[in-house]
Amino acid sequence: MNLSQFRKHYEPLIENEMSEMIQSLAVPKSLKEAMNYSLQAGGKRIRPILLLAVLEEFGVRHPDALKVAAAIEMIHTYSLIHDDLPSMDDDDLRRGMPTNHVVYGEALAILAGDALLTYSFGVIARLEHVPSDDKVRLIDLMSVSSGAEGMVGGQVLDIEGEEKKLTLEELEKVHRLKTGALLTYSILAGAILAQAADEEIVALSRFGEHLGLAFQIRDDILDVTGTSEELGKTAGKDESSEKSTYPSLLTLPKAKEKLEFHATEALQAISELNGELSLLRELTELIVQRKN
Ligand code: GRG
Repeated sequence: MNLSQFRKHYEPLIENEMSEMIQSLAVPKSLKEAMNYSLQAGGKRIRPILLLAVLEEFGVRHPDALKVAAAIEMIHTYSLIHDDLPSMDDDDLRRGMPTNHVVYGEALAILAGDALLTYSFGVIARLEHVPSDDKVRLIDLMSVSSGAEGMVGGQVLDIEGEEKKLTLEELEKVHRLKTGALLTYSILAGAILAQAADEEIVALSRFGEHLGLAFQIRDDILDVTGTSEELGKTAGKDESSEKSTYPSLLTLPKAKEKLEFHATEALQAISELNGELSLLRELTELIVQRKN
């Protein structure tokens, strides 16, 4: 299966898994609706696909894979709901659709994000086909990657960095935490489910770090070169010219070189792993080339 067939096969399964999980909750109808709205509002599903691709590369069909994939997408979705809030980016559109707080109001949007975040940890805790010590490892890493030492910490640095010009090192730190940590977690969660050896985990971790930076540099480049407005992204927004980004700190051509550098390093990191790795290679290419 190539990446395009792989995504076509798995995307509906991921969406169905999330939908069933939310439906099974005995919670207020409004909360359920708000949680489901953002989960089912499109998105590339890059993080769950990364996890499933790692398992595929290891030749493992894991009965709990879709649950872990769904839990990660829930954390990602919570971060987008909160990122769009008036107190953060104050965005009315995401993926071409009204943002969660525009549809459900600010209080419910905050609570839907909180509910998605907390629920995702319960999903991992209740996995039926993962040994307890691996579940603890998955939960611990998920907490580090999404919390103060990961995505939340990165978001704080990002907000604080809006007021000043960052050095390249500082910008890289923001991105490693804000974007890279959860992407890397998606890869490592796949490796843990596949019972990967320590040296394979180290290689995949390096792969994830470089992939995360490549992902973010591509995002910065798209903000300058413009993406389709109907996707509701921030291309062309006034603040993108003031904010420290790879193109603003390095120039656009040098940012493109940096993107290529991290993509090459990502592939180099996994070059010693067994197997064809064609899905992970194609995913790297997709991240470098993506248009949204
Ligand atoms: C609020 C704790 C908290 C964190 C927010 C992820 C994030 C941190 C903010 C999103 C803002 C943003 C544009 C970040 C840059 C890169 C990024 C993570 C983009 C969104 O991820 P995609 O492209 O989104 O995977 P889709 O829509 O495909 O799901």
